[in-house]
Amino acid sequence: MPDSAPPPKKAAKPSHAEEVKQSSRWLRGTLAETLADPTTIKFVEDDTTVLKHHGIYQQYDRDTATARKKQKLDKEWQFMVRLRVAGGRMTPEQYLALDELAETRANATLRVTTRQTFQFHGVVKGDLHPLIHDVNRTLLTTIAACGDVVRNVMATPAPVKDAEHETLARVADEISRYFTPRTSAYHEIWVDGEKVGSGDEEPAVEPIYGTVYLPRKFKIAIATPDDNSVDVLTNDIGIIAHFDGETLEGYTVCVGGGLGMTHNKPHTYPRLASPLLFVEPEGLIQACEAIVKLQRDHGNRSDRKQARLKYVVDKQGLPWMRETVEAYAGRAFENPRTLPPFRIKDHMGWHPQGDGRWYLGLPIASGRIVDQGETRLRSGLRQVIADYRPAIVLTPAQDILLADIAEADREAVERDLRAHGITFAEALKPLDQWALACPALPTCGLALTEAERVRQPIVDGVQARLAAHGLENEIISLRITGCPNGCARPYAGDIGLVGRMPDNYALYVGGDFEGTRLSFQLFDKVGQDDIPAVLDPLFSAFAAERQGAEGFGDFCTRMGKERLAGLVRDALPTVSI
Ligand code: SRM
Ligand code: SF4
Repeated sequence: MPDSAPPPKKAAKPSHAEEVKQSSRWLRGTLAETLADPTTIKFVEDDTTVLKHHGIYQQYDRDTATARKKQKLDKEWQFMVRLRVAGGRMTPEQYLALDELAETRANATLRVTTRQTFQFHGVVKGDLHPLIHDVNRTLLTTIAACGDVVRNVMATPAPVKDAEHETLARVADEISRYFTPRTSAYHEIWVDGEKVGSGDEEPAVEPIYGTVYLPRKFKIAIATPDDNSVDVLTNDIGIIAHFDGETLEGYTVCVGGGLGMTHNKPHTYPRLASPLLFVEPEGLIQACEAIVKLQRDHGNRSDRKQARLKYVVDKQGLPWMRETVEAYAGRAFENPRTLPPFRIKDHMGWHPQGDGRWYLGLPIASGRIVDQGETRLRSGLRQVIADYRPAIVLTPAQDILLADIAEADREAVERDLRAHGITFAEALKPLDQWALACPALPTCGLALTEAERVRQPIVDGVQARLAAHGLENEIISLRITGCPNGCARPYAGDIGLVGRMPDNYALYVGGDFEGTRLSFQLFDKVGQDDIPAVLDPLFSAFAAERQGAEGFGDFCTRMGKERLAGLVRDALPTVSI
């Protein structure tokens, strides 16, 4: 834990969110009453905490808010609805149903998230019930997609038909199901409207979570060292599977990853998960349950900015974590295995699945599936998915994989997608293909700057500077977020741009492409228009001084902050940074 961490507060009064959860009668609040009330278009403040556990965020259109305020009009209240889709897997029928709902109940877009699920945006209150009801009819759900619970469980996306990939997908699904809240409130409110219980039942309703659920969101991902597409170490629990050929030997379980921080609050910080234990395949859920229960009982419930598992790990230390996890599990575990170097596989384009069929990875800028001008991405995907029925996998890089495609259909699939103006990865430079951006404005209430809407101009500007140094084909991850919460994992890639104040970003460099090292802040405020120019001297030095196949992030770490900052200041004496 950094030295700057403040001493623990004395009077640890539970935060208001804790009181709301406690009195919510197992996540009921007054949601049903507000849904039935035609005179209001939004929920009361306390219910917005409850709503998150149902996969819903109350938002407003930030583009129109100021003008409406001047006219003394209320904000345009709307909702974001997020699904829980373990490992990002769904059937073509489920996809088509979601596509239809995006049209009829949301803003005609589907958005692939950085945790392999879909979000609907722009849902008005009157459409919430029909939308979520129909999501459930497809056998998908939104429960616990947000809120203080175990969220969507991620897994390496490739739908390859071998023991390794099938195990990862299956285990992600098992973990997701195991940690789904048991309250009947969700079903009662969104699915059949029938009261299953009074809501006053004993704590046995939630044997893992108890009456107040977890102190904070809790994230789990599973990967192999061969493919860390999920950025496994940024999760509260990062599970690394060890295979010997086709045989699963067990898992190294890492704890305490998380990226959220607040500018100028050094006691909040990003952290990568630390290896804690090794467990045989059958013991994985037991180990995860012990860690979740530890966080339930030891996580900070008075200060939500200090409430993630990473702060427990730093406060108590790994030996205490191991001992306490073993006490919760009632058994000992082995020491974690030494982790081999991580790699990240490129899932874009055509890949054999190992069963005679193929999967096709399509890049989706910021994960936004939308028809825009000549590029009719949503229509093209809908047509191809309806005609060829591929299985769907959403990736942690906000992209989509169309799986189970027969050899004979490959040409036609490609032709139909191209007929809709859809871009294939081969047409993109690596920077564009790998760039991530969070939604930010106009939907995210926490955004300080744009992200998704400025992704392309930023990528194009940076790309031009790379090309000027002969680096246009360099594999570099660029991640843009509208605030320091880190939703597009900006501290885990080569270059992170983190919203600081309107039109200004903190610049992070020095993480690695494989997700094993955090980046450091090079500059606190860089104007959006200055980003390419500020990166230019770094690219120039990288082209001239890189060692062997060193990646850009590795190079930046070797150079160090002072040297890099000096290069930029010398090159741009008049630019304010
Ligand atoms: Fe996130 C809050 C979007 C992945 C850290 N995140 C939000 C909210 C809900 C804003 C809010 O609280 O009002 C954003 C909704 C914006 C919108 O309009 O849709 C939001 N987060 C997203 C998504 C959609 C970004 C994307 O580009 O896809 C991702 C949805 C993931 C999912 O499907 O579950 C998303 N968020 C992440 C990640 C990356 C990850 O998990 O791999 C992180 C960093 C890892 C971590 O959790 O530390 C992340 N989001 C946060 C935080 C900071 C948490 C913290 O510990 O401080 C917040 C704010 C909060 O929780 O208070 C946040
Ligand atoms: Fe919103 Fe910040 Fe997350 Fe972007 S990083 S979606 S601005 S909370």
